[in-house]
Amino acid sequence: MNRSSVTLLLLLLISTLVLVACGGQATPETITVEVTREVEVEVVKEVEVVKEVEVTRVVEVEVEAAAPEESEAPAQEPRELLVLAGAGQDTVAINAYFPASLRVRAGDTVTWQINSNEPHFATFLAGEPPPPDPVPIPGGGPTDIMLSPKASFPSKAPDDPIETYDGAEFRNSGFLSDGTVVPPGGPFSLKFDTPGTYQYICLIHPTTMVGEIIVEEANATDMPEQDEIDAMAEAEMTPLLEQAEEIRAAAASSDMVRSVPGPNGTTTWHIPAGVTGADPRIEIYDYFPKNLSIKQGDQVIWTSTFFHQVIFPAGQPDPPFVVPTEVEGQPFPNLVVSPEVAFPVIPAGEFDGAELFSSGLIGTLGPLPGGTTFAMTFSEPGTFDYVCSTHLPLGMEGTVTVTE
Ligand SMILES: [Cu+2]
Repeated sequence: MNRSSVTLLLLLLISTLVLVACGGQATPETITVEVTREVEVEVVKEVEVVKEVEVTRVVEVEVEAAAPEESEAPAQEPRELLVLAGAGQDTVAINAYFPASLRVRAGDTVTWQINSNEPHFATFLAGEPPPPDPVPIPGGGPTDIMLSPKASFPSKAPDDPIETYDGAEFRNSGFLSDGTVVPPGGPFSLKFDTPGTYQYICLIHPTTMVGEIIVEEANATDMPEQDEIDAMAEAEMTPLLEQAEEIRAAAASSDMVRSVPGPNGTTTWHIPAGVTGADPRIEIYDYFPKNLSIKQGDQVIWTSTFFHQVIFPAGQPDPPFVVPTEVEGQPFPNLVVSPEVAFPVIPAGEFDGAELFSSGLIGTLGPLPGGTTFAMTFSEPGTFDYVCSTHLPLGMEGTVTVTE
C-alpha cells in the first residue's frame, strides 16, 4: 500500500468517526464538508507526487532506449562544394543551376562557378525584393542608365572573408561571367552554418533560374560528396542541352519564316528575337531567320522574348552593351549602358541605310524602354547588318537583304 492510499484510508476513517460522533444533530453537514475537503486536498497532492515519479521513470527509459548516436556524433569536417551556374555556349543558354538543389552540412562552403557564355548571378535575397535593374545614373540625364551596382557587384568587399548565409542578410555573387557578355566575374563562395532551406535566384533570369541549398546538422551523415554532386549536375544538364539543340534546329528551319500581307502589295515579316523552349530554362539568343530577304517597302517586326535589341548601325561601329566607367572614390566602375542600346533610336519613318536605327532594350524582362516589339520599314535596296549588342558576343546578329 503506498502513501496516498494510507493517507486516504486514514482520513476516511477520521471523517467516519466525526460523522458518527455528530449523530443526527443540527450541525453535521458543515463538519462533513470541511473534512471532505481536507481528504480531497491530501489525496490530490499525494497522487501528483506519484505521477511525477512515474513520468521521471518513463523519461529515463526513453533516454536509454534512444541511445542518440546522431545528436552526440561529432561534427563532420567542413567541406567545399561546387555548383555550376548555367550551361550552353554561343547562342544556347540553359539558365539553371547544376544541381538545382544541393544538401550540405552546417559548416560547409558552396562555390558557384560560371558554366556558360551567358552570365548569371547567385543571389540570396533574405526576403528583400530583387534590386531594380537597370537604374538611372545619379546626376545623369534621362537616357543615362547603368546596370544596378547592387546586382552587378558582390555583396562582399574584396578583402573581406567569405560571407556566411543564414537567411538574415542579402548575399550576392555579382556577375558570374566568363567575360563573353560582361566583364569577367566570380566565382562566388558562401558558407552555411545554420540548418534550413535557402532559396536563391539569378537576377538576370529570375523567373526560371532558382536554386536551393538545404543545410543539415553539422554531424549529418549520408550527404552527397562532390563526385555525386557532379553526377547530379550532369544528369540535369544533358537533357536540357539536347532539347536546346532541337529547339534551335526547329526555329532555324525555313518552314518557320512567318509573313503576312501588308498594305499596298507589301509583305510584313515576323522575326523572333530570341526563342524560349517549352522548358523555360532553355533560351536561344538569336534571330530566326538570321538572314531574311525582302522587297523594297516591306516591313519587319521583331518580337523579343527576353532582353534583346535590334540595332542597325548603318556603317557606324556596333554600340557596346556596357561601358565600364571609373568613378572617383568608388571601388567599382559604373556599368553604363550605351544610350542607343538602352533606348529606341528611330530617326525616320523608313530605314534607308544612312542612319542608325535601334529598338532599345526590348523584351519581357522588365518593363523595358523599347517594349517587347520593334517594327521597321525598308525603303532602299541593299544588305543591312544588325545586332543585339548584349548578345552579339554570343553570335546574335542578322541581316536583312532588300531587293527592288
Ligand atoms: Cu540579345
